[in-house]
Amino acid sequence: MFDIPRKLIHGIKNAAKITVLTGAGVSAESGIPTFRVAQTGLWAKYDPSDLATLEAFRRNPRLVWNWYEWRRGLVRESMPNPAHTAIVEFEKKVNIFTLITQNVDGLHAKAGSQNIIELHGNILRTKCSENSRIVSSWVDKEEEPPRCPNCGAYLRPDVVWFGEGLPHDALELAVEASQDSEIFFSVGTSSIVQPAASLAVQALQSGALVVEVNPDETPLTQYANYALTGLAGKILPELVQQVWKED
Ligand code: BJW
Repeated sequence: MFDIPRKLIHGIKNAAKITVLTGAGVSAESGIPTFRVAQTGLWAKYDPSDLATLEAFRRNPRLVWNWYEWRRGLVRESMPNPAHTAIVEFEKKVNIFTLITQNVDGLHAKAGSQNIIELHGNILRTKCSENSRIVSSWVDKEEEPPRCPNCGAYLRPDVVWFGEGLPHDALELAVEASQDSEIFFSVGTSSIVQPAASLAVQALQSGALVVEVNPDETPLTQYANYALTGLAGKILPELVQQVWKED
């Protein structure tokens, strides 16, 4: 049993507004590699940070498209894990609950979360690389990447690459929910990618209690009110159980 401080359990039980920010660590126990671990197989020699950019796509669209095709395959085969399920329970129990995710795998929705702010897009959606319109079908001519059926430009995943702006409305809602929360959870994220990483700081500055769940130390750890060290798939279900066991 994971030892969760009594004061935190009491705080969560009495909070009306909770915001949870998730990162790749939440999907790790579903078998999806986190962004900053070494890749495997064919992709082991590539650094993800060098592939997730517009420059990389312009330089070698086929390489980047195929990397995403490989990752889409992993995502399609994966299932939500106990961390995703615990977050669904949070949403049911807390009056005003906001889930902000940096993950592009759609596993929160697959688990049953309702109100999800996707900051970095969704890997299963495709858009035109010229005008960003979402495209749901195209003629497969064995060309990689395939072409936009409307304008002939390359198609690309609907995700946010380094150097690109985040979806405006999603970011605005995320900032509001973070600043307005009584308790802010930062779960399974390395807390280095901006502007998502600064949401915890904004929550802290607005008076929220900040709780980090991560097996490793991050730049946020020293500022968090509580740092729960361990796997999200173990700690979050335990937290739900201990907070709402009498309900
Ligand atoms: C577990 C676990 C378990 C493992 N349980 N935990 C200010 C300062 C410096 C730089 C910048 C700045 N502002 C902007 C920048 C540049 C850049 C940036 O932040 N760079 C940093 C690297 C320094 N930011 C951007 O470019 C952003 N754009 C931007 O700011 O634009 C400005 C602009 C404005 C107006 C016009 C134009 C531009 C965009 C960022 C987009 C990030 N995109 C990616 C790729 C998405 C698509 C894809 O997946 O391919 O998003 S990068 C990658 O990082 C991905 C992730 O969502 C994101 C965050 O990673 P995350 O989730 O934290 O994963 P990991 O792998 O880093 O960490 C996993 C954690 O889990 C670890 O801590 C483990 O310990 C833990 N863990 N198992 C719990 N079981």
